[in-house]
Amino acid sequence: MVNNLASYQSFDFIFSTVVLRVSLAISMDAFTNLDAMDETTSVEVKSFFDSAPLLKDANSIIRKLTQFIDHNSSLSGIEGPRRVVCVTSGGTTVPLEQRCVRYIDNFSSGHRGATSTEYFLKAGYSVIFLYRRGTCQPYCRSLPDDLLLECFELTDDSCIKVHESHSEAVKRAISGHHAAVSGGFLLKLPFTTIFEYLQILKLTAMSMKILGPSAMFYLAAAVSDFYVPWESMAVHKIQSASGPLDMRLAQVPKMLSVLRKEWAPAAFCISFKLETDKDILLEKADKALRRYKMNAVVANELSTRKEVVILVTNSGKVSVYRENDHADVESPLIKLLVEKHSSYIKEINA
Ligand code: PAZ
Repeated sequence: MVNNLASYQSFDFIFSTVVLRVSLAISMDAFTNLDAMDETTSVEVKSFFDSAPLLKDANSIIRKLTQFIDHNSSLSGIEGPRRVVCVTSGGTTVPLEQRCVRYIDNFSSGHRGATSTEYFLKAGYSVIFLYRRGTCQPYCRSLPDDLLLECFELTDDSCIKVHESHSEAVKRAISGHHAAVSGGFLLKLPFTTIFEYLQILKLTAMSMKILGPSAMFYLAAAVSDFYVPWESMAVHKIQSASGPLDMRLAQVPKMLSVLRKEWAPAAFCISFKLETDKDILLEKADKALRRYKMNAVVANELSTRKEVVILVTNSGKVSVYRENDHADVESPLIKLLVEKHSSYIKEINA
């Protein structure tokens, strides 16, 4: 989806890879795209980070991460030190201009990441929630979109009170969120662009390295496959006067390999694979498992993603269903992953 891009014009980007008309739908699975030619080379990754725009608030993010990891690594949890999971959630944007007016986006609502965060916290994990600004938040799933207008009302003496019909949902949201944050078990880090996402993921992974096998990555974010490198990007709003716009997008380097090999090599890593064609879903999930040496890949189809997912591991494939129409598929999924993480920790420590 390209915002506000009503007409096209020539656009001379010289990139090394695929040429796309921006009007094409673009698949957003950079982390596990097995159609890509080769494994990420460290040169490609280095060049991605070297050329990315400076991350705003990097120092404050590093400080928050350090405090969070220090606090949690001093606590005990399920069968040993408290476990920490980095849950990524929502989709990355791909800016088309440095002073960005238009960008490429994707469908992800962040529901999977927000829901999973709640179940991980319930299971005794601490969570670094790396989420796309404006997407679904933990404990807020049952609240209406226009929260202020629907949940609150003015009393006769001009005070604000929660509308009776929403009071239970609001209480649950506030108490769940408050318990997680005040206990130091939930750290929320927002991103918007592909540049921000990958830079924050790298900082997060490197700060979680010291946790060894107690660390988990649950990579549910829908990450762009293609992007416009910063140095080749138009500075100002692209003009429409000269007709259709053709542009080349470079491929986002495959960061999963680097996460696994360098950033946090002992962590338990789960990536996600989304397809709309079920005939290729499992084959691609299998390839991702092997190529990136993931501990598990969660395969899901767009239309049924809230009902069923398939957990692909070296020991086989298991379909995980939600218990009923009102239940969350994340509940049995997280239960299964916590068990697998326990076995992994035992194996590593044996
Ligand atoms: O965010 P959401 O709840 O709307 O959707 C979740 C999802 C489909 C983005 C996630 O389950 C997933 O598959 N993420 C990876 C997508 C990919 O292959 O890039």
